[in-house]
Formats: sequence, C-alpha cells, structure tokens
Amino acid sequence: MPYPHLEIEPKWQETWEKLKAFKAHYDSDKPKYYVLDMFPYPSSQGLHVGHPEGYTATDIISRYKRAKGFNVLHPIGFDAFGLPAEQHAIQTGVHPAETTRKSIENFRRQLKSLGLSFDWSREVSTCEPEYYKWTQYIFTILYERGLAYQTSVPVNWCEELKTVLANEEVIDGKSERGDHPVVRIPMKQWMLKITDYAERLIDDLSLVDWPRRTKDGQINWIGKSVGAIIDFEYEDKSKGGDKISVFTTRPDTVFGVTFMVLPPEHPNLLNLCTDDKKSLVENYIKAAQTKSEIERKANLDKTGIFTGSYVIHPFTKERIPIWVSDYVIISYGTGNVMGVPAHDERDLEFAHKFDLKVTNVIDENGIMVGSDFLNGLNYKNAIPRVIEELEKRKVGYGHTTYKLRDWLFSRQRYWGEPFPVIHYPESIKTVPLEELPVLLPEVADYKPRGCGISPLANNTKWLNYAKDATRETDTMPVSAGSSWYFLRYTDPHNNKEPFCKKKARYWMPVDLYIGGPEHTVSHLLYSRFWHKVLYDVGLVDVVEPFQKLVHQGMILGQDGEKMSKSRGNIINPDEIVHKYGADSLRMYEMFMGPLSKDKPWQDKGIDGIYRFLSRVWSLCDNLKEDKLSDEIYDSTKKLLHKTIKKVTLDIENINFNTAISQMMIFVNELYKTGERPRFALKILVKLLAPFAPHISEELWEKLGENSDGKNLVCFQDWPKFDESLVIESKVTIGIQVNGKLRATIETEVDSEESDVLSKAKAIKNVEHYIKDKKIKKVIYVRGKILNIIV
Ligand code: ANZ
Repeated sequence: MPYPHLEIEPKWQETWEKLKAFKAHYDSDKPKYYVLDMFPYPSSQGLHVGHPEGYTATDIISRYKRAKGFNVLHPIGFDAFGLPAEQHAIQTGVHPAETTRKSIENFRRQLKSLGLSFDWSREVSTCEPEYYKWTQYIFTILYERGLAYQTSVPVNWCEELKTVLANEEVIDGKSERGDHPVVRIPMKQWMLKITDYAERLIDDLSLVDWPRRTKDGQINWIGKSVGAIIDFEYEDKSKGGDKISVFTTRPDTVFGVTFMVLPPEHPNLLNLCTDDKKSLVENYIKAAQTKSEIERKANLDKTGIFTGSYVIHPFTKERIPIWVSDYVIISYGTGNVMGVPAHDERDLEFAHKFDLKVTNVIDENGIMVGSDFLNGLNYKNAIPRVIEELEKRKVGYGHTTYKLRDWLFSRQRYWGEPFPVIHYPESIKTVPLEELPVLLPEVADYKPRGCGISPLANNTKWLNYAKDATRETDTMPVSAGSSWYFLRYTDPHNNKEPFCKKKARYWMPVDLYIGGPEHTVSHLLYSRFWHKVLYDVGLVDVVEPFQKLVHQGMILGQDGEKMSKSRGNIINPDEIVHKYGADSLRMYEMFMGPLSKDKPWQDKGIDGIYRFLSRVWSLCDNLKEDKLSDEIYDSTKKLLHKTIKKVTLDIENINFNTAISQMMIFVNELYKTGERPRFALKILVKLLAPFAPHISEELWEKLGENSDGKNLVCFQDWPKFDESLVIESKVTIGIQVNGKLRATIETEVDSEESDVLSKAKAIKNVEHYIKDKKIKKVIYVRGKILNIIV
C-alpha cells in the first residue's frame, strides 16, 4: 500500500525550517559534534545520485548525535568558482555570477527536498564577496609569511582552456576537465610554499583517523626521499658554471658514476655544449616541450644527446661525460642526475642505448667493491660513511628531498578570486584589509587573452590602481575557497575577521568529514596546509582540521558502469524523490551496501525500500490499543532491545545497511505476530528517524506523541537498550563424532552435558555414527560444542 510521501515530505521540511530545528548554537553546555560534507560545486545539471549518498550518511550521524545529546554543527555551502560557469559565459555572454546563482538555487531546492538537517543559516558560497574577502585576507597572511611568491616556472599550459593547470589537474598529459592536451612551458606564476610544510603534512597524519589508503596517497604524493647532494665540478669552467650538483638516494654508489644527465630545461645547457653539439641539443630541447611530465618519467624509449662536455668525479677525479635526457625532471631534487648504470635500471637502459660504461660497485652480498674508502662495507653502512666524507671534503652533504612541489596558485581565468596584490615598478604590495575585498571586475569578454594573460586585464580602469601601479590580473584556483570553508562555517557572518577565534576553538576540529576519495592529493592536502598556516599564526588551536574521514563509494548505473550521459544510465534524484519520496531515496542509498564501496543502482532495490516504509506506515496507521499476550509482549520486547542495540552500534560504526536490515527483521517479526504494540512502534519510529526523517515525523504524530506540533521526533532522545534483554538465552551448538561435525542442535546456553548428550543421541545422523560402538569419551564445551569419541 502506498503512503502519501508527496504530502508529508514538504510538510515536515517546512516545520523543521519554521522551528529552526537544526540551528547550531555556539553557546551550549552540550558537547559539540561537527559533521561536515564536502560542499558541492553547483553545476547546471543539478544533483546527481552520488550527492545524496554522502549527504544522507552525514545526516544520519547528525540526527543521531543530536538525539544522543550533542550540540551538532552540520553546515552546507557551495564551492562556486570554477571553469564550467565561465565556459558557459564565454559561449553565451551570461555573467558567471548569474549562472552560478541559478545553479545554487536549484541545488538548494534539491538539497532541501532530501530533508537534510543542515543549519541553512550558515550557508556560504565561495564566490560571494563577503566570503572571498577572507580568502584574499588569508592569501595576504601567506604572502606576509613568505609562503606566497611569484616566479617563472615550467607550467602545465593548456592551450584549449588558455590557462595553466596544477599537476593534480593533469591526467596522462591531458586536462582533467575537457581532456585537452597540456604542454610544459615557463611562465610567471603565483606559487604557495606548501613544501615548507612537507614534513608536518606527513607526520601529523598519525594524529587523524583516516582511511589507510588516503594517508598513503598523501605520503606517496609528498614523496619524502633521504639521500645526499653531490657536487661534480665542470672540467671547463669557462662555460658558465662551476659545478653540477645532483641529488641521489644512493650516495653509496658514487664510485659507479659513469655519466651525468641534465634535463632539457637546464638553464646552462646551451652554454656548456661544445659547438658541434649545439644544434642537436637545441632540437632535442624543442622536442621535449611537447611531452608531459608523465610521458617523460615513463621515457619508454630512452632518448638523449651527449653535450660534448665533462665534469670531474669528486673522489676519483675521472672525466664524466655530460648528457641531456628528458627522463630527468628539472623540478625534482637538484634537477640533475648522476648516472649509475650498474645499480639503477633507468640509467642502465640509457647506458645500453648509448653504449656507456657500466661499473659495478656492490657485489652480490651487498658489499662495496671498487669504491676506495668504502670497500668492504655493507652498502647500507656505506651511505653515512660517504656522506661524512662528502661533507669533510666540502663536495656534498646529506639531504632530504620531497616529490611534492610548491602549489601553483594562479590561473589566467575570469571566474575566481582576484589576488589582493598591486604591482609597483620595483615591488609588490598586498592590498590592505580596509580595501578588501578586491572585487572581481566587470569585463566585456570572459575569454582569456592567450599567452597567459587573464581577461581581468581587459578592464583597464580596474587594472590601473594608481600611477605606475597595476593590479594582479591572475585569479586564484578553485581550491582556494575550499581550503578554509570549514572554518568559515563556525562563524559565517563575521564581517570583521575570517572567523572568531573563540568560535573556531569551540567547533574545531571537524569530528567527521565525508566525501569522495578523489580529493586525496588536492583539497584534502591543500586544506591541511592552510589550516597549519592558520595554526602557526594563532588563528586556530588544533593541528589537524579533519579528525575522522570517510569516503563514500560511487553509485554506478543499473548496468554496473559509471553513470554518464552517453551511456544513458543516469538516475535523476528529482524523479526518484517524486516517485518514491526522499525517505526512500535516502534509505535505499544507505541500504545498497557498505558506504565506502562502489555499488550499482537497482530499481528493484528502491521498490523494496518503498514497500518497507509502507509496511511501517501501515503498522502505525489507525492504531488501536490491543492487549498483548505475555508471550508476545516478552518476545517483542526482546527483539526490540536487540534491534536498538544493533541499530545504535551500526550507526556508530557507519554500517547503515546492516542497521536497516535489523529494522526490517523487526518489522517482519511484528507482522508475523499480527500485533501492533504501541511501545515498540514508538521506539521503531525513533530508530528510523535518522534514515527516513519525514515518515518518522508523520508516524510520531500519528502515534499521538506530537500533540503540540513542537514535540518532533527529531528532538527526542535516542532509545536505550537493556543489555539483559539482549543476551541470547539459546545457542546453536555443534555435535561432533570423533571430531567431525555431524549435526547441530539448539539448546539453552547453560544446558548440562547429560541433557545435550541425550538430545544428540536421538539425532539420526549422530546415531548412525555411534550405534554399535563404545563411547570412550565426551568432550563438552558449554554453549559451543559436544564431541563424542567412539
Ligand atoms: C644515483 C642512483 C643510483 C640513484 C642508484 C638511484 C639508484 P626517489 O627515490 O624517487 O627520490 N633522480 C634524482 N633527481 C632526479 C631528477 N631530477 N629527475 C629524474 N631522476 C632523478 O629517486 C631518487 C633517485 O632518482 C636519485 O638517486 C637519482 O638516481 C634519480 F643505484 O642517483 B639516484
């Protein structure tokens, strides 16, 4: 039997809003609990079914924690800058702010239709001046601390998008958005010195409760390597330099060096070439520009050119030829490599291809050979020994390096935060707080001008700040606004500071953060970095922003494939809400399987959940008081308490699917008895409320519990269970004959051996194995097993 979800869902949404049911209060005696969702990018397509998955999970926790007496902060907002709105603007001329406003309105409507218990009074949007004023302010903090600087760096330039992209935005040499080719060219860019925090970003992961995979993802991305820097002097110092320094993790192999390799971008490369090699090297440099870093690292078919010049080995004083090859990455280590073909695979391939010498310096037992003062040492012990010698002779030193690069922080695009920066002929100054926000100027054309100049430069009135002073025309990347939004939620309307320190102290850290795993090395790393900077300036008191992190899995199409327009397997949440109601959508997405797993949508599944809710509806509808038999009362009460316990623990452990199964078992059991005991239904509705909040409010009212219209189920305490009722009195024990399982029987937990033995003997299969035989011994473990030895 269907129930009137279309009527009741809007009714309760309005009631919650009218009663400000989910407003979080800073001044509360209750313990706080901060539950955060990764805020959505408001795309014009609206919500997809993946959004309600994470959002329902946090909503269940929020509603549950409120019922457990916590002061819950559960906010939402919009990550509203970014490319799609801008591309739409380029195509249509509609201002991105307009497009974004419309998309946000639609998202807000959709989120509200899901009955999510957000504190809407705290909504933020990163593209609003009241918000980005403070993003700009935090940038000035970074700048003042020397953590933001402008420099010419090789960047990932996407000609199609006319912008640079962060490494995290480039996948296999193509832009993550749009799949356009990306090339590496030098350009002046704003950078953030996230590398200063590399060590802390690794170490402090030990303080948080995150999935192992995500922690490892960050640790590998930061890529700490311990080793040494070694200097090799130029043979001919008239060629624009004294020495080439290399970073190596294997300084023990220094006596095995047979060549030196520089990257094509090495600034002194053309100087140091001998004349006969110049044009070859020039061509090689050009060819390397078209390759992405990933292709270069793979360097399947090793390429390279001899420069004609040499360096001198720091210990043996031998001449070492200098080569150039694009498997060397300029931005890693010192940007140069010492070639040790005997002990490094890439170097060996290179040596084979170009017929270079291979000198073995470690024998099969790991003992150093042909290595002067290192001979006889195990290679591991040779490392500190060689570093000591390098330092003594002043030709190198021990060094730790990281794969992590500084964060490329400028974009040549319109729809982002303007930098609060003024360029003077001799210097750069940040815009003072009184002049913030630097408003995004109006421009006639949103298209970047190419060659790395942003469209903000089109508005010359805005551009010229004063005589000889121009504004920065780059804008910040999308991840700027999302690097601190969780702090703004603690004090979203503050117009004097980004947030009040006391309020942030009360609410932070985020106790539970749920979102997709795709942000491991972007948002989740950037926001930890910003948070640590704010910690260092004393604005926040906790070291890590997100205490517990959980990733939701992907909801796939019915065909088991990723949902996409081209496959035609997209499920539209609006349609589901209309047909089945938000409660069914929420509950079905939680019932599909473990939260973190990918799982396919099934129409049958949502039908099943709708039927379940209808059955609960029927149980509570037109309830008349019947007198229960003692037996039914006792068994119902027992199963009820078992259900409370299971649902409680499952919610605590984010096992929502099994919590729902237990409620289904309970409802089936009630149907079997044919009774509708009010005491049990009241508790069932409380347990159901975090999952299916609308129907639960309606049924709570139907059960007569909300007579004044304000005593909602969302304000009720969480039911407690009586442990003594939960203990199982009956168990199933295995009956073995000579150690082999022959039968099982159900019996009281504390049954005596003789009882169990006589019951066992009566079982046919047991009898078969013991008849005509002498029982030598009986082993009985109470509540577990009976073993008959014959
Ligand atoms: C000599 C050597 C001998 C190396 C050996 C390894 C093994 P990880 O562990 O990833 O940090 N390397 C250094 N700078 C490089 C650059 N800019 N581009 C490409 N490769 C570079 O890698 C460190 C090793 O990668 C370094 O140690 C260096 O090769 C190479 F038996 O030096 B090794």
